[in-house]
Amino acid sequence: MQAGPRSEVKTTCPYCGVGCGVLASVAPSGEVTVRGDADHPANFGKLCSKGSALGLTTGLEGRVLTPEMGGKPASWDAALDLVAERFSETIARHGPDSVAFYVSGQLLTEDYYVANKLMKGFIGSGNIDTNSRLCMASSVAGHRRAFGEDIVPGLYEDFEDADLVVLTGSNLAWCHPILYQRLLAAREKRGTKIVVIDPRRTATADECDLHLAIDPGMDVLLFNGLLAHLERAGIVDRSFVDASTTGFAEALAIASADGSSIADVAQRCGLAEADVRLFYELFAATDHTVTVYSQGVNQSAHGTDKVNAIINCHLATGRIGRPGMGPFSVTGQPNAMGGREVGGLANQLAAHMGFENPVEIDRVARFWNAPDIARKPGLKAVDMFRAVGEGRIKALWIMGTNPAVSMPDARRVRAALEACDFVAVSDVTRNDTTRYADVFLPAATWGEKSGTVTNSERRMSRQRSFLPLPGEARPDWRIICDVARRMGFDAAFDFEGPAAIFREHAALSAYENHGERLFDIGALEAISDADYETFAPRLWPQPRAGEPSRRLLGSRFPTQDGRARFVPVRQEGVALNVDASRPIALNTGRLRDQWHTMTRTGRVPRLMSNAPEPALEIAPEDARSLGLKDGDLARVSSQYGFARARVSVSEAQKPGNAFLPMHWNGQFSANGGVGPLATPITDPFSGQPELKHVPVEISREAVAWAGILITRRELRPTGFVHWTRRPADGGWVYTLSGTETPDEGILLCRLLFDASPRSQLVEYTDRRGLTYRAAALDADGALAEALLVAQPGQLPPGDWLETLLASGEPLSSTERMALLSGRSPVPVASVGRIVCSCFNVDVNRIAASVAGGCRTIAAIGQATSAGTNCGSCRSEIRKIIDEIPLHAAE
Ligand SMILES: Nc1nc2c(c(=O)[nH]1)N[C@H]1C(S)=C(S)[C@@H](COP(=O)(O)OP(=O)(O)OC[C@H]3O[C@@H](n4cnc5c(=O)[nH]c(N)nc54)[C@H](O)[C@@H]3O)O[C@H]1N2
Ligand SMILES: Nc1nc2c(c(=O)[nH]1)N[C@H]1C(S)=C(S)[C@@H](COP(=O)(O)OP(=O)(O)OC[C@H]3O[C@@H](n4cnc5c(=O)[nH]c(N)nc54)[C@H](O)[C@@H]3O)O[C@H]1N2
Ligand code: SF4
Ligand SMILES: [Mo]
Repeated sequence: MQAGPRSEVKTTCPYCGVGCGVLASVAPSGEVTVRGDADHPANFGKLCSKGSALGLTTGLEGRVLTPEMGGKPASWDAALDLVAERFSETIARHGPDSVAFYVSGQLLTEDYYVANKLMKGFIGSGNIDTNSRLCMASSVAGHRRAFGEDIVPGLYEDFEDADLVVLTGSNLAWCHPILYQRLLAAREKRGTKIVVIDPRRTATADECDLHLAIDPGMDVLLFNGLLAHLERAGIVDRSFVDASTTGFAEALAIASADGSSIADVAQRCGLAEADVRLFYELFAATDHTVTVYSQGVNQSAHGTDKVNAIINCHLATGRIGRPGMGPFSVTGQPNAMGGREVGGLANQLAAHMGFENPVEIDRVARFWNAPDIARKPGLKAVDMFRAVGEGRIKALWIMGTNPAVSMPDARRVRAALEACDFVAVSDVTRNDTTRYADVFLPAATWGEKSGTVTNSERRMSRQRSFLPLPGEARPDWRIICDVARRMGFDAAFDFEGPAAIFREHAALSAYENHGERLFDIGALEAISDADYETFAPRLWPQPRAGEPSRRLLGSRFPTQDGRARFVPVRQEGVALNVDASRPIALNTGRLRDQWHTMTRTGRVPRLMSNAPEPALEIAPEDARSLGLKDGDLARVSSQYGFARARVSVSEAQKPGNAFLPMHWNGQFSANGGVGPLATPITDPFSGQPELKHVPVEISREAVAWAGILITRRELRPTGFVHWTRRPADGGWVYTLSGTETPDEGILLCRLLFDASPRSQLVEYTDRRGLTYRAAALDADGALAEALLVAQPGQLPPGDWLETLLASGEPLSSTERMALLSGRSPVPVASVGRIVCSCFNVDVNRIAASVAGGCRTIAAIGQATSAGTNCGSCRSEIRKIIDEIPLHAAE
């Protein structure tokens, strides 16, 4: 363990692909504190709201710390034996393609390396795929088509050296907050122009110079039109195109036919002609341009074409591989990039080698001494789960991902898991997927495990453990190697630890590599255990000889002829069209303070309070025509399934489009998850599903009663049309509602209420049976639980009761009297929605400061600290300032 001053351990944030350096320390009490690592070149000491709250997520609540078989505790030996036995047996009877691994960008490179080696090298099947299929697969495929290898050419500093940054399908302000703050800081100095292309007006769009609210799925046309414009404007870099590329003429011909005039492009993309012209002229005029793309591009039935349409414009202008310019795919997960390096995707082999070339297959087989190596690609995620459902895959091992929630057509995925003969799950906690596990393998998680991750700019950093392994939890690499040895592959999996695995990974990257593969970290193949321990963040490549290049793809490309390829692409329609029965296009994505299926962030009260419930954002026009208003409960259904969420009418939505966050699931709501709605239609090249677009019908649920339960207990309510839960200081808050009659609703809620003998129980029912209130106090007279049920819109706010729960103090007699009204006996400053989660500052405090005269973000920052850490809430603060008229401050 590397000890710095104050015994801080240098590690890396386990959330997004920015890959920020974190200094973690553990107090004798066990309390974990984190701060940004000023020496880390990704974040130079800053952390966003999620990173800053990491210390609150290392507790053991909710963890599963013993192996389980059939839901019952088991020994490691028994659990590992069973996994090895069932996999070996299935392979012996049905062949290697009857088994599969579904893994994750949450795994460290070393975990990922051995998982891939076991499946492809020794089981001899390509059937290992990863949640990166839902995330980065289109970028990988687009990079391989254009460059010959999956390469992100640029560095974060290019965001700072650019004069124009185009963000397409990326909500960088929320999803890569620290990188976004670097961009904004650079803009202060050099006046960088920012263009955002996104159907929604996101927090990122709030701060930009030009927002193109493109119709969903139309990015190919917009960039084809741009390519045609660059030619017309005489901006094409002929010498670069001639010397370093092929296929320009054909790509241009198709692009010009597709996007024949700016007026036509604008009309078909649902944009104003003047805006499209402005974007094209800005792009044409600005040499230092970086185009950033993420899930609005990747998660599409034409995601690979979108990637290539973007890259074509950069190749045409020669704006690649040089400071301040280039196409830049930002990665999502902490180790999305590391997974790509080791070949975690079913259609890749290892170390950026693939199945297309038999020489590469033989090379990897020789290196691994694995004569039975897979010789063809395996099934990609959507096809893999289809094969599970059809019984072609009979044994499945899921590691570090929650497909029952995050896969499209999740109902089918759940049915497939239910039907599968044998499912093993390695996870750290129970989630919607673990209920299907025949064997649960308790993995170590962030803070407990060690290894490397690679961020969006190809920078490898160490995650280091600073906590002991809790209970019987083990790191993933070890679990995988233990199973491999039990399957008879002893020699190939005899690793002492992550450093040994890393050395082998580095050696494979350099094996028979004379510069053909840019992914080469051969310089690290003999790294000592001590140097691995102190390993400082560094970029790849790191070849054995020669100076490593920092930026890649300046002139030579890793194709056979050394040239980049223009890929001719044509705009296609979205996979499924809206129609009269399903008139709204549903888009899904991320919220600022949540991480994926909420297994970590969903336990931190302050991260839950900015958006406590799943909310369906919908344009005012659509809300009107559908008869919906703010706070209504909506039922959203696609041809695959349905979800329920609160309506939030929002000007940020384009008419005809709605948005649901991807995070909610069965642990946090009744039916708040988007997985059952999403379509399993995939991009033909990458196999990535179209997660950003599905036609839906939206209707209002006839809610007849609403309830709120505030309690110390963690529950999973059942039998409710709608429930959600969130953690609060001292317990949990449940919202409940239903379409039954109010008295039936009250009955249902009372079943949830803890009726066990208490020192005091107070209860109130109104005569008409429409309202019910109850509170239970513990032996000391402190509030243990409170339930309020009323007609929709009639519930008193729960803040005061939440404050009582958090205080844990015995109630005064006036407070006890007031319990039955649910309202505080004395006026208390009500705590509103949290705006700044880094410093826990709510909307009311900010509004009060504005009213008190703070009219700038900086002044609010001085008065309340809000917005002074990660800055992700600054656009929200600006909105609050704008909404409060000036005279209020006088
Ligand atoms: N807070 C937070 N940050 C995260 C994560 C998280 O869970 N929470 N997850 C991480 C992961 S794994 C990932 S992959 C990244 C994702 O990071 P992003 O890709 O930035 O996030 P998303 O919200 O999925 O989608 C981005 C935007 O694409 C837009 N979009 C939808 N359809 C289209 C279209 O047709 N064209 C265009 N141009 N845009 C479209 C959406 O409206 C959305 O605003 O975030 C990472 N960072
Ligand atoms: N509709 C819709 N669906 C989407 C998306 C979308 O935008 N819209 N986005 C897609 C994208 S980009 C992504 S990346 C996926 C994410 O979806 P998932 O991968 O399903 O989401 P996570 O919640 O990150 O799941 C990670 C799991 O790993 C566990 N875990 C954490 N650390 C460790 C560890 O060290 N070892 C092990 N073994 N387990 C660990 C956690 O407890 C958790 O259960 O969702 C995809 N699905
Ligand atoms: S931007 Fe935030 S979530 Fe992403 S790595 Fe940095 S601290 Fe973690
Ligand atoms: Mo992702």
